[in-house]
Amino acid sequence: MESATEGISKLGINGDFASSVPNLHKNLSLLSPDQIELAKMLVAMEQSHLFTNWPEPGVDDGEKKAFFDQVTRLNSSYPGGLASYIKTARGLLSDSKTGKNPFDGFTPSVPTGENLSYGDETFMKFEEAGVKEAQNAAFVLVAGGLGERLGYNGIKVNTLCFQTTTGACFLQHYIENVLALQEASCKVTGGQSERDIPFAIMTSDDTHARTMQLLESNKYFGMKPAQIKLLKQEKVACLEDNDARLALDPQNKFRIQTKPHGHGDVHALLYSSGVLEEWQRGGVRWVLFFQDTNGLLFKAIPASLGVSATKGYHVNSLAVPRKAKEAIGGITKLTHTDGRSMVINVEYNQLDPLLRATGNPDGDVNCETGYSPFPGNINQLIMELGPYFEELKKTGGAIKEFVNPKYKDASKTAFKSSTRLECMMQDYPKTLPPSARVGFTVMDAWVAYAPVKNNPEDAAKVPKGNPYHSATSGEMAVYRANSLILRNAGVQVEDPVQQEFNGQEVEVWPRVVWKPKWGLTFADVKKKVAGSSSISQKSTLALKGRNIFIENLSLDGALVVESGDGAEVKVGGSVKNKGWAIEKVDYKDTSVPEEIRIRGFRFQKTEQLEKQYTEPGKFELKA
Ligand code: UGB
Repeated sequence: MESATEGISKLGINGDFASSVPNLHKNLSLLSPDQIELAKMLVAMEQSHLFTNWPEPGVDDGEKKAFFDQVTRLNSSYPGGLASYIKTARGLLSDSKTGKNPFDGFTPSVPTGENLSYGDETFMKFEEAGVKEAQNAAFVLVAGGLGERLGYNGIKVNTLCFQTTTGACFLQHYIENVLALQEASCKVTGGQSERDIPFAIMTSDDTHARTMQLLESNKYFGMKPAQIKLLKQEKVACLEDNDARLALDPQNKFRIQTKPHGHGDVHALLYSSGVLEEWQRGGVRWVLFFQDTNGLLFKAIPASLGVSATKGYHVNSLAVPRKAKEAIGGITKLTHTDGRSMVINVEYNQLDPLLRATGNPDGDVNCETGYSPFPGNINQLIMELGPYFEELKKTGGAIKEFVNPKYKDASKTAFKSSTRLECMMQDYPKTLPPSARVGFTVMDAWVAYAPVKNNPEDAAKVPKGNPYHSATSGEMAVYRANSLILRNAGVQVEDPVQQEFNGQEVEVWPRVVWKPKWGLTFADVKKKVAGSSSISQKSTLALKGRNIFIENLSLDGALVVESGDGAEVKVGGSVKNKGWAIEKVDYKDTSVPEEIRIRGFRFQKTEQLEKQYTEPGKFELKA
């Protein structure tokens, strides 16, 4: 039998190694050959400090092995391995220290894209094209972030309701929308059997177990379990100084400290897991990426997919008009002095300095429209799978990273706390050749974007006129969008009133909600509304079924209609009752559940008309 020392010598470990990392050298016999290779790589990459405090063999051996298990994971989950991570980090840290501008040589200008106006002929044409294409789509939800800005204790996508009138969490809402799209696409293309639209969710250690548990305990909200794939992103190693020395966990000298790498991981994960390949074999043509808390998003998806399909975009980013300094990136055309140009997201903290540095002394300001001339990126991306997969075969899914160290002082020699490399999913086009067809689609924010990102305190401090991006505004935006869509379809919906909740002034529209299968597209809504109907501002209307038709309804109160798929219900007449009043709640009142108090309101359900039609058949609800 070969002794550990002979094994080590075969692996090319020499006397220099022994003298430069004596504590590691003494412990080598604990490691497998693969781990010894990793140890050599760490030493070669000037990471010997990691072993300075390793005790003699026999002490904490389990922890030493666990250290290398962690190194193995960090190495395999990063395209190119840890050595590549350290090398990239050195370059980026050096650029950051010297103050090198990542946009050096580039001049920003306002790009042109497809501007859609909800409900007009062009919009409806794109919606129809999008629904047709949906059977060739796959969806990817990035949900690995904890949403620290919201300060919420649960996982946003899992436990947070997108509205509290019927109270479905974001994940349920998203899944029901995908299922509705799947069914509609099959119907419109005359397909015999529905093609299951694949749905991938990127999780992290922070969100994985709870996401899995939520899906399992709710029967995947009606999706087939095989349709859903969870891909867990790993964190990346922290860096303690400008030389990219890896930081040890302050609580455990046998662990490298790690932090999230950002939503850009999604590309490498889709590629390395084999999911993209499987999708391509299964005939998927479009991959749609989206974020965790935008209750409006699916109102914009069919039309934007239609734009991708009609225009043949390899990459299509969905955007909304953006208020200057709003915390969403700006879609910008960057033209280099050497002639290259690209249309890309410039992150909100970089747009203002870039503009100032390139001859715009006022920086990021609104223009005569009252908005920034740069459309706001809402991080909903649609990729054509063929070119996307080809590109990932070259890059492995690696996305251009950045580093954002917080320095102790102006000498930039030390950090306040460890840093790490980060990446963003919308930076994917940065590596594309100029021939790639990269476009974007702008839609009104009222129909496409109302994320829940800011806690009540921060939201209340948002400059007047800028969106709050809070739980309050996110829910109110759902009612506003549905009310406006009904108005567009011919229903007389009373004007909203202004009210303040948690220090934020919002428009309060009638609380109108519906299941995705009731009104997936504007054409669907139009088909379900006829005659002359009206809804007063104090009203609540919840439509929980597919074939509910509103005809000559006058609603002044609360009406909840639920129907099974085989039932067809005509709803009309005059419904008048005390309804559901809105009661203010203070976010500091801990006697109220967090889910409610972060919104600043709850419903007092005094009186409502509630009807259920579970049996198949034709019914009439005439009050
Ligand atoms: N996320 C992950 O899945 N993993 C991670 O490591 C981190 C996040 P944030 P951010 O639309 O409002 C983005 O934190 O990054 C998921 C765009 O960069 O909510 O501040 C996370 O779960 C910006 O250009 O957003 O800003 C969540 O679903 C702008 O478009 C998603 O990534 C902005 O979103 C976004 O994470 C916006």
